Amino acid sequence: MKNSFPEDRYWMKEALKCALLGEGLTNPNPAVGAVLVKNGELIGKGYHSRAGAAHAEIEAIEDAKKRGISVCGSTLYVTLEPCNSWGKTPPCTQYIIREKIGRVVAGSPDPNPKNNPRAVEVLPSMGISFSWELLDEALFLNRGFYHRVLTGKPWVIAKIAMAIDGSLSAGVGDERWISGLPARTLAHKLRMVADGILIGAQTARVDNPQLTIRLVDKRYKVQPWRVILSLSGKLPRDLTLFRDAFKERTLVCVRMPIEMVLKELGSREVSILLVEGGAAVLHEMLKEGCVHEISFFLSAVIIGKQPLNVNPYSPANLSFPFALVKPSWEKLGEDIYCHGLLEKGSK
Ligand code: AOF
Ligand code: ZN
Repeated sequence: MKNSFPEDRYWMKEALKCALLGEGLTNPNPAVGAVLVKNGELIGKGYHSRAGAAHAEIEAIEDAKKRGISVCGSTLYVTLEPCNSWGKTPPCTQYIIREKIGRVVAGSPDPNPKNNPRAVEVLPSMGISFSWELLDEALFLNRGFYHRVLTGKPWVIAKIAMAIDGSLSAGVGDERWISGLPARTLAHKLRMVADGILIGAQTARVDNPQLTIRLVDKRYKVQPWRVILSLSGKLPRDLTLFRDAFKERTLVCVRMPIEMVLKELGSREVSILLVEGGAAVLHEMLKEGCVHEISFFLSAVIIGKQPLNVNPYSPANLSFPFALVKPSWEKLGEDIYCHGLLEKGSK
């Protein structure tokens, strides 16, 4: 029996759009979206909104039923392989079988070892055709989840804000930053997908940042862990990070190797860690090869305060050069934004 069709890409893209509604809100679970299609028409859609809530495919099936449409014989597009285990919710495979869904198209495999056997085996054995579509897009959507589950450590995104004189400026998300609103809003969106934000002691002392999510919609968002790396452990007690409403979400790591910091954060279910500087921390993380993705903001300003010997771009400071894979460049208001994944050296 033929189990893949030309329209599958289109509908999986729609399912990915649904999944994005939950991006940053579902940790430690992945973000998942689903659409249900019958006779070429969308009859239901849904997404996983937070850990503990219904899975995306159940939302989509229930959505169709609410519209009074029979789901029997329909095709389910879901961005993650359906679960076949009991977690906070029952196995989706049982539901799919009971509701007589005709065909299932999934984005990426579910690495959860509790799924035994997996949906990819169970569904065909019950006569439900199963195929994969847009694997790379689905893997990218949950890169933090996959990385943490497979390595025990978070996926690391470095956010770098630079002036045209090469000075690095920490705190691109904060009000004192000199970049325009479009860049600051994007910087806050990055925080929205982060489960932890890491800075160095010097940035904590000089900037006294809040490292919270403010400029974007934050329904259900658990505020990220705020992590300070320090050599001396000496930090002023009156820092905002130690006094605000989320003070129990602040961690200070004293003289800890980066690898140990990452393992600790992985054990606290941090899937995406955002590194927000300053220059010394960025340099250290890049040198250790533990950065996976870079979001770079360039502003047409001259700051002139950062000594160049801690500039992470100085080749003399790196054991080997790094390159971004197919970086994208775009103009954001008066600023320039570059984004990409690191080609090598990422653990
Ligand atoms: C799906 N659809 O929308 C999600 C899935 O504790 P539970 O019951 O929510 O199960 C969590 C696990 O279920 C999670 O680790 C992942 O393997 C899977 N997530 N599966 O079919 C969804 N969020
Ligand atoms: Zn499920």
